[in-house]
Amino acid sequence: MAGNDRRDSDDDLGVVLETRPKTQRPPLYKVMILNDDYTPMEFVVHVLERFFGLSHAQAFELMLTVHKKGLAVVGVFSFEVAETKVVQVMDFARRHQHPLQCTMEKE
Ligand code: TYC
Repeated sequence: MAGNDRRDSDDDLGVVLETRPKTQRPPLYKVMILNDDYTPMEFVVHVLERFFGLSHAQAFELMLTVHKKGLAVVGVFSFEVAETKVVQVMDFARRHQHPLQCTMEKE
C-alpha cells in the first residue's frame, strides 16, 4: 500500500510531455462567381456542372442565387485547386465571349 505506488513515486516530475506533433491545416480558399447582365443563365449552369461537379438542379439553384444576390461561393478548395478552377472558368467564359467573372478569396 504505502510507499511505492507509481503515481506518487519520486521519479514522476509532474511534467506532461506533449508528444502530438503540432500540425497546421493548409488554408482554404472560397471560389466565387459574380453576376453580370450579359452571360446567359444556361451558360452559368453549364459552368457549375462542368467545373464544380454540381447536378443540374444544384447548378440552376446556385446560378439563380448569384443572379439575385450578386455573387455566391461555389466551392472551397486548397489554393492550387481553387486557382485552377478560376483559370478554367475564366478561360472557358472568355473563349465563349461571355463576361462571367470567377474569383477566389482566402476563407
Ligand atoms: N444575370 C445573368 C442574366 O440575367 C445571369 C447570370 C447568373 C450571369 C449568374 C452571371 O454568375 C452569373 N442573363
